[in-house]
Amino acid sequence: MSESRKLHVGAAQLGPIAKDESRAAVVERLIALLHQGASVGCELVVFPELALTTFFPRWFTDDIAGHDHYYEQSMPSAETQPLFDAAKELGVGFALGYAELTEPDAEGVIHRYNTTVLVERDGSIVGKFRKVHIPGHEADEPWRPFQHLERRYFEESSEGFPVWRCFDSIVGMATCNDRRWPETYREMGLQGVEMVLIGYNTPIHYAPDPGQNALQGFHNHLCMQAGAYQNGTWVVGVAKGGTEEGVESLAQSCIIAPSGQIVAQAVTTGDELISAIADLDWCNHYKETLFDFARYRRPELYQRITSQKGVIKPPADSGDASS
Ligand code: CDT
Repeated sequence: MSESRKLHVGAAQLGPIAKDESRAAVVERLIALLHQGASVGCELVVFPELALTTFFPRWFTDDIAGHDHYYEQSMPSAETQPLFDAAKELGVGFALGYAELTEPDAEGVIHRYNTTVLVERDGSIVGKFRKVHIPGHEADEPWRPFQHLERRYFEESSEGFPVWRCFDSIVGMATCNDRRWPETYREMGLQGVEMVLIGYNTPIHYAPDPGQNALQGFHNHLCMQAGAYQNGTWVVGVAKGGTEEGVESLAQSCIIAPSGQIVAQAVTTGDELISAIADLDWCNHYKETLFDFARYRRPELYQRITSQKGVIKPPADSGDASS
């Protein structure tokens, strides 16, 4: 009988990053967590969304270009190269969220993305994922105690949800708000994904509907556990938590099995490494039974999911749409 495939994965939760904390200081924190991961046997360590800076979209500006210092113009850069070097030396890969400023495209346009880079155990780049679902707002909304201006600072990716064969597995990525959308996981599920890596910055206070504040932890786990189970995949959810520049963000980083069960969870709101030995063949228990897509899915009945964006209700006088 063949041995089951295992991937020892770490979720490297970060505590707050102050506005004036240098890249060098942050990279030192990341390297310390990578070393912790190596010391317990991790082959892959996942860092949060925008893991090199404070969560700058909380501040309005008319001058985005004046905020370019929050973005990386290359990856690796001189400041992040030590993390790549440590990965190679330790033989531990990583996923790292950061703000990306691209080279000018063919039309001379520079783009800003909320990006995650995935790096193999030899320090080589496997691929990049650019956030698809950009939450929050574009315009100044000074009535909020703090803002969520991701839609001002970042473009929506049009590259979707690729997966990669790496770490002797099939790995995909998503970023923060992407985790709340079932399409995120299903797109990767249809490519056979076995592990989805997700970094997040989730403020506890949700200004448009503060009634949701008390449910942040519940909703965080609810969507990732459902995504894992319904697609028979591991999910690694990693927070930047704690109180950063006066804003409290959710921690509760976790590693979720293809059964939907949480197998490891952070207990602090600061820098903390948790890990699990992920049995990748456990995915098949779900992919080949209840969620055998080829056997049971009915894509011909799901047309609205790709052809329609918002809700279209039946006309008011149409009665029961099914009768
Ligand atoms: N970073 C990020 O995507 N945060 C969102 C907050 C939504 S409130 C505007 C999240 O989904 O957690």
